[in-house]
Amino acid sequence: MTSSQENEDDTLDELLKDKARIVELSDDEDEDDSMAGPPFPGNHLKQPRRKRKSKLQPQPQPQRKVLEIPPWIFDTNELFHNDVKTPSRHALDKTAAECLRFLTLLDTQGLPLNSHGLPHLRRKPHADFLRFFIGPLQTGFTAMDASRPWLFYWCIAGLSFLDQDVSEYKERLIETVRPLQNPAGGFGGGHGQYSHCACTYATVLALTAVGGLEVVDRKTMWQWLGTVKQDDGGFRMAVGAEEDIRGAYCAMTIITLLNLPLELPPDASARKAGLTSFTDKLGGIGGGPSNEVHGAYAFCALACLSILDAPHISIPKYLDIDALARWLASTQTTPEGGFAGRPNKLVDACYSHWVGACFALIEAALPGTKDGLWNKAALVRYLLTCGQQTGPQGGMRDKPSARPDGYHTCYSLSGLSAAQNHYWYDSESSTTDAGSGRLLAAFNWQAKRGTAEELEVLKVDEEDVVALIHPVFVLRLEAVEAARQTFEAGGL
Ligand code: FPP
Ligand code: K
Ligand code: ZN
Repeated sequence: MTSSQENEDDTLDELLKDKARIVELSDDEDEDDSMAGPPFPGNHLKQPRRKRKSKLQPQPQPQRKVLEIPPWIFDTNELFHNDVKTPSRHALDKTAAECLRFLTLLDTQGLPLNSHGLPHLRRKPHADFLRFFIGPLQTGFTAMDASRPWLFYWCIAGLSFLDQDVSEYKERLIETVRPLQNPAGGFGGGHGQYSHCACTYATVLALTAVGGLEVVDRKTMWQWLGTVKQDDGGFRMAVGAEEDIRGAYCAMTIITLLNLPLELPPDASARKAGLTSFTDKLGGIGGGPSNEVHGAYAFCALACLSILDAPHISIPKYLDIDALARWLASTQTTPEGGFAGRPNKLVDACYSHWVGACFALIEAALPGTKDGLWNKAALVRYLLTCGQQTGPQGGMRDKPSARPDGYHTCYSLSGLSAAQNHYWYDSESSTTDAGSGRLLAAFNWQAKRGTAEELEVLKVDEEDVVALIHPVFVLRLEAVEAARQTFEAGGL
């Protein structure tokens, strides 16, 4: 650690102690200028210096750098931030320290800055990063063999969120997933692997993103789903595997995007327990009885309910929205501004989607005004300052000390979209499931980009705004609409 870094860390420590102070620092560090962009008018922040110090060159005069203190940085929730020194407290402090230098713009990491002084969304490096992970991977990735469909989904969906054309992947994806489809229905993670709800969900989403759903055998898919539907109404992740809310959300997503009949196949074992439909006994969903509540499971529950019916009908029918909104809000962390999977745990960019999309879903379920349930500007700031990998590689990451990957890139972009755009449910739409025996409720979502005034508050430029993303299926809205039209005729 250099002495200038130590000084800065001391300053950040002081900053944490002294809440009201705006600190001016003398800046004498070297910075990587490889990504430095042109100075923007109106940007009060110093641009990264371009020359390394050298004994042969005259020493430049120290420049003044103004720390920018976002107003929520000291908004700690006293219930969770106490002085008891536990390992979790230590981990929280360590994470705050690694993020503060970026959040306060003390260190802009040499990134090109937008007109508000925040780093731009690095569209091209992130897209290059995602493209790289669709190609041949190094041997270290063999551990991901059972998750190949997830890699396809994260990368292709992520590219589409960045407005990249993904049609070039259509034929490649179809030929790659064809052997993963089992004769008895569904998709495994790799060749010869059993069908699994998560792999099938990821495969169906990736195929939807490229418009390649024709490769799916809908009839065997329907029969296979009948083998994972349980007597108590839930779904197992695979035959003989665990039953939890992920299974229900994955299964209902597959059924809806493929427009499968809701009627259980004749040989489904749940029929012996008196069930006749895939939706029977589904509702009142928790992560699973006696499991700790978690942001990712909350998303699965809310999204699943939003498939069963319009969110303003199905969500209040089964859940206490006030309690849920309060719990979700308590997962937004300070000083970072991102979300944790559960209160008092570490911020992680993937929860920008799992929790951020929960807000999009409950906002649609609440009547009247719903602004201010969560701090969108804080999430955007976390993602742009702490979530972006610097250097030519690109990609987005859990937190600054983590490496970027496809999962965090895809879900960071989705979270960014939840903060930047508006999503609402169109209850007047003519796409209803009345009498059709099919699930069409989730096809009535509408979205629009945030207004110029809203982008101003979020401190983003137009070019930093991510595509409109379906809050239930986590795909571009138009890809979901194309899937609906593909199987509109019904049948099997
Ligand atoms: C806790 O891990 C994480 C979980 C209990 C569930 C994670 C599930 C998902 C991210 C997605 C599930 C959704 C589908 C559609 C399959 P941890 O203790 O390492 O993390 P934490 O400290 O952040 O809670
Ligand atoms: K985690
Ligand atoms: Zn994560």
